[in-house]
Amino acid sequence: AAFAQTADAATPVAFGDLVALLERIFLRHGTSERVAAVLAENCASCERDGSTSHGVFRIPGYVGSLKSGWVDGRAEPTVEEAGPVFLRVDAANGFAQPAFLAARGRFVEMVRDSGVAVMAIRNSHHFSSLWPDVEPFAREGLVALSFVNSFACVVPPGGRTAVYGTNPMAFATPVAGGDPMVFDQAASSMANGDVRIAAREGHVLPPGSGVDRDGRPTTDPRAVLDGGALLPFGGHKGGSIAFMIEVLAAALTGGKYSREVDWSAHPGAETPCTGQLFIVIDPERGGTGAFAERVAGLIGTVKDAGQDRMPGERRYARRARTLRDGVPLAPARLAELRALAGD
Ligand code: NDP
Ligand code: PYC
Repeated sequence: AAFAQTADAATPVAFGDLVALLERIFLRHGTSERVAAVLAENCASCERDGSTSHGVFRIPGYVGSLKSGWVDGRAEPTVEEAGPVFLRVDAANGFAQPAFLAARGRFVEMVRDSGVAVMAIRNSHHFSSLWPDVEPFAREGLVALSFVNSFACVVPPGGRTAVYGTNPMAFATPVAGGDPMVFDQAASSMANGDVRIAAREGHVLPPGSGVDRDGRPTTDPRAVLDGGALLPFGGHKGGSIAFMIEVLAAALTGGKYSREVDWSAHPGAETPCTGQLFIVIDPERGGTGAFAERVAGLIGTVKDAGQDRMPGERRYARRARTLRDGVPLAPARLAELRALAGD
């Protein structure tokens, strides 16, 4: 997250207290107990790990979606076996993570039985980081990939009309003797959440991040948000990744394309209703008997070659710190959360 809130002048909140506070907010705004527990843990974990663009900053957006009737906080997902290694999940206009968790047990059985499995979730609202979805697989010895599309706010390279969402992808692999290596990144130059934080805090964006409403390059976050759009990362290469994620997370799952998300009848809604795809592999099926050791060796080689840190390491360091010292929250933000919880 490019524009993390500053830790000074912040109140440290114990992780468990933050989860409990967020759970009260979700319950108060109409979710079931199960959904509240899942979303509270997920959102608090993002804040704990410094994934600030999807931490408590997002709570008003969750509440807006619930209050406007755009998302069903009590949805009951249905899980269907489309083949020996293919699960189809209909989130029924509910949040993605509870739908994913409803199918996860059977999904891991399929991966263990067959070496690989696919989970295709549709009609699902994903408003968070993806690493909480994939990191636990790697801790169980599995390799995991996930893709989500969102709402149209990214132009194709050279284009003027937003077609793609910021479309994140995440990858997690076990590493012998250490934490999993996890990367989790948008297919756009930056996450929409970081643009909104930049606008709020008066920062300019790095050159090449986005265009204004006339398709001209801009570094003004307000111009990007007000009729403009983000660009894919890395020109046409990121554009192709964004395209692929629309195909995997929407066309294949039966979810909406980012361009089809229409919440205009639900003022205040912020959670895109689209789809999510998982591909999970048991690396032991590769037959080397030393998969995680080989990955650890590759990381050593990469670091020897000069990369100072691997993706995920910043989060793990921050997680250790905030679990010990508390999760720092600006006093105004904490007051806002307490008010939403009715405390
Ligand atoms: P970032 O650019 O902040 O980070 C992307 C990845 O690169 C992370 O795994 C990060 O690891 C790693 N990384 C960052 N800097 C370095 C470095 N110097 N060296 C090595 N690795 C590095 O992510 P984005 O802004 O693209 O996305 C932010 C979040 O927004 C993601 O969690 C994503 O899932 C979420 N998102 C969600 C969407 C949705 O629809 N639900 C849409 C778009 C984004 P580390 O975390 O350890 O820093
Ligand atoms: O930050 O780009 C983003 C985003 C879109 C949907 C959820 N997060």
